[in-house]
Amino acid sequence: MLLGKIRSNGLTRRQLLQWLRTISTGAVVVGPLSACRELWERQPVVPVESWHKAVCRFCGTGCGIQIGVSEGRVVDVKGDEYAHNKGRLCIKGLLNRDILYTRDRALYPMVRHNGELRRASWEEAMGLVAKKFREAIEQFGPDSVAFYGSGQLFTQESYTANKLFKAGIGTNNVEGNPRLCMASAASAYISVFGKDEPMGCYQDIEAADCFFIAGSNMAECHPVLWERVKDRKSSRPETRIIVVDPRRTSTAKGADLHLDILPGTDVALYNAMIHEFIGGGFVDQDMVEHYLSFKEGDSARDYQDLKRHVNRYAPKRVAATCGIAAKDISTAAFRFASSNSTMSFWTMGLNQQSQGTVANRLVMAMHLLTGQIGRPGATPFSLTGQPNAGGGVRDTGALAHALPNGRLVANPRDRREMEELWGLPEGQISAKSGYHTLALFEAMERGDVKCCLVMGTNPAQSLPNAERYRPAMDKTFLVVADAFHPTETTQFADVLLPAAMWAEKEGVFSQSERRYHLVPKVVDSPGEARSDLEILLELAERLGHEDLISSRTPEEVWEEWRKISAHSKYNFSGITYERLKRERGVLWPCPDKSHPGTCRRYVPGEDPLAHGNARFDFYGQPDGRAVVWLGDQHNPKEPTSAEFPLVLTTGRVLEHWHTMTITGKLEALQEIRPNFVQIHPADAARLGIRDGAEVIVRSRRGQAAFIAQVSETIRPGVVFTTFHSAKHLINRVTNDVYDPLSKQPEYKLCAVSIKPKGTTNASA
Ligand SMILES: Nc1nc2c(c(=O)[nH]1)N[C@H]1C(S)=C(S)[C@@H](COP(=O)(O)OP(=O)(O)OC[C@H]3O[C@@H](n4cnc5c(=O)[nH]c(N)nc54)[C@H](O)[C@@H]3O)O[C@H]1N2
Ligand SMILES: Nc1nc2c(c(=O)[nH]1)N[C@H]1C(S)=C(S)[C@@H](COP(=O)(O)OP(=O)(O)OC[C@H]3O[C@@H](n4cnc5c(=O)[nH]c(N)nc54)[C@H](O)[C@@H]3O)O[C@H]1N2
Ligand code: SF4
Ligand SMILES: [Mo]
Repeated sequence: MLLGKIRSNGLTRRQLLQWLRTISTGAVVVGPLSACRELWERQPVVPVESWHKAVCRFCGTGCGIQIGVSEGRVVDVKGDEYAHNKGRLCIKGLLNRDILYTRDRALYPMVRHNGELRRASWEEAMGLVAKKFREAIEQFGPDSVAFYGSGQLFTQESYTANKLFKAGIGTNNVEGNPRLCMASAASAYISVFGKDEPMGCYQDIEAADCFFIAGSNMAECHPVLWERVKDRKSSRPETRIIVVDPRRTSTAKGADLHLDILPGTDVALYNAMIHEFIGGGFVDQDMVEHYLSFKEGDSARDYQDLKRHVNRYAPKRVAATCGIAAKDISTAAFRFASSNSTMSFWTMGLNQQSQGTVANRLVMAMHLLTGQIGRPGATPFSLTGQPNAGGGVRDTGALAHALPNGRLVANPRDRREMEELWGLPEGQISAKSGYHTLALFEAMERGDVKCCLVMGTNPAQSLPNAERYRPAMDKTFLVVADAFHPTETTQFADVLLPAAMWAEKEGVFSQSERRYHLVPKVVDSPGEARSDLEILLELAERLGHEDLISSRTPEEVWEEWRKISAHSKYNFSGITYERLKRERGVLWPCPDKSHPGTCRRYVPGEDPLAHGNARFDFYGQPDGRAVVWLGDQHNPKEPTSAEFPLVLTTGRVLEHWHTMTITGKLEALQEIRPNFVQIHPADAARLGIRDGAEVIVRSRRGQAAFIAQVSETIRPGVVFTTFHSAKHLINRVTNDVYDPLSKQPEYKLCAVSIKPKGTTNASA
């Protein structure tokens, strides 16, 4: 497939071979590239002096890698055979070798004078940042400043930022891109189990007989895990793979059953599957009696209410809503419930909907009701997108409504506990939740937030309806810490702080299965770039919080954080820094130094925090019962119309990472240009659009130009593109409505028109 893509983008096989020749020996490449695996058997270009155990920079699979260093440079990488990925890496994993040495690294601090960013000293830049923050806090109060961070920062960095702003400055305005990414999964896990994060582990893959993959294109976005799913299928061909996705993705092509639903109709589908579980006698009555409670909105419900509720969702009734056949819904339900063990994976297709939390809760409910949970291979597993959205942001509580280890700002007892752990006077942590991401940018728009530190994220490209929020960034005193310049966001920076990248600084990531693991510093950063932790420590000092923010090295911060976790249901106090250096990561809970880590949470005998000897102890909930939430399918927030007759959905491709500040500069990927919009041949014919033609995609908010890719991989009525390219900025078009429960934006559906470039609006 990569070869296919490369050909269609004009890169010849010879060129590909030439590039592959520069990649080292022993690499085991997975994903669509595996077709040319033998091509990777090459000699390294430079002999390696030392190898260092680390973790891939990119996705939430969190593959272990070995970094080869020579003369102070990263010269090679290979998969770590002893890590969970057993030596495998995808193409992005291998490209970790090259990411530090591309053009446009931010090398020096810069300060804006008369509209232009000019080189400055750290002293001048940080002096100005501290002055502006201090002035805003004094004049307008602590809520006039904010931090906007990232699931790509290290845990130590997110933890320190969170503590500085919430405990030091006294504002809960701490947000980050995980709101755009994992918020719906987090809010569902918390409302169902009382605590965030998946309960299973990757080893469940080798024990599962049925995979239910919804709104996740694992083959491109978590390729090494997808390879494990495929291995399970090859070693046990009866294994079933069900994929729910409006597109026939590389993942869907590997499925036994593909439900190509209309975007935004997952809630109807899962209700229909529950209807079939009940009708088919697949409900585990022991679960219902002993381990579950039922809720709808603020009200308690029971199993009989659930039965009545799903009566309205018989497959025949929802088939038209979802745009699929009723019998496929029944087949999916039968396979899900009747297998020995079913493992679900989901990602943005579910999270990035205005009903994201409801859809997430229903997938969890499907597992709880059928008892497909807490056994090897049976688990509802939300895949984390970024390398550290879990451990960095969700676990440290670096979001506006949250506090560390699943505590909430709104809960007075949680605030008091954190005040005690952080040695603060009572009342120091504000009782007011901060602004969630879109509310934060709205507050900047109104002028209520005067200063914002943006670290490790590129909101001018990644926010929905991005054009709207650009003037807001312009108006705010914006401090941007980024490893690259220019980016869409550094254009709006008043101060640019050059950041050291992965492998130029040390820190801890945590991936989808709750595994904390260490990335060492193996080389120096270029120019005057500093680590994000150093930047935060200096800001703390200049704002007078050096006594509070007293842990000064990645190791000290980790040791502080690990001890804090001991007082929570996330207990990983047994994961010492020494263990992180020695082991290939450890899965929490891990309450003491000799504990090996936990594969399955909430299961007495496996999870050290689960008590008793019953099947489960859902200890996150006061009554020990997980909650099944009744939820209804709503109409789309932005229905299609005569003017905007198509549904736009957006996502990713294998080779590129987000806003392409990193991957867009890699020589190897120059020809992979995500400038296309996929459209079904029937829609294309009706609209007079030829394959390869330039087209304009337009919504009520804005428009962007693409090259049409006429293809049956997308269902009729839906068009797809990525948000990778700043030149083809689809976030001018996407909708900034969000899930009222999780506040996660709805990137996965809005109404658009698509027309050949040059035609007037009225003509098509
Ligand atoms: N190559 C690569 N890998 C990545 C990343 C990257 O940028 N590039 N980013 C990482 C990050 S941060 C994230 S969050 C993950 C995202 O990983 P994924 O969620 O797997 O990726 P997406 O392409 O955003 O969306 C997944 C699928 O959702 C489908 N979809 C759209 N609407 C709906 C719907 O209404 N219902 C259902 N069921 N499906 C729908 C889309 O067609 C798409 O195939 O990837 C991570 N891995
Ligand atoms: N239309 C549409 N939009 C989306 C999505 C979608 O599916 N569709 N997905 C959403 C999701 S799930 C996500 S996660 C977001 C991602 O959106 P962003 O977070 O905005 O995207 P990135 O390109 O990862 O931005 C990371 C920035 O950090 C910089 N950087 C890299 N390493 C470091 C470092 O160590 N320190 C610092 N300080 N900077 C560093 C990079 O140069 C880059 O500018 O996009 C969201 N936007
Ligand atoms: S699957 Fe994810 S973590 Fe593994 S090598 Fe690829 S990008 Fe890196
Ligand atoms: Mo994400």
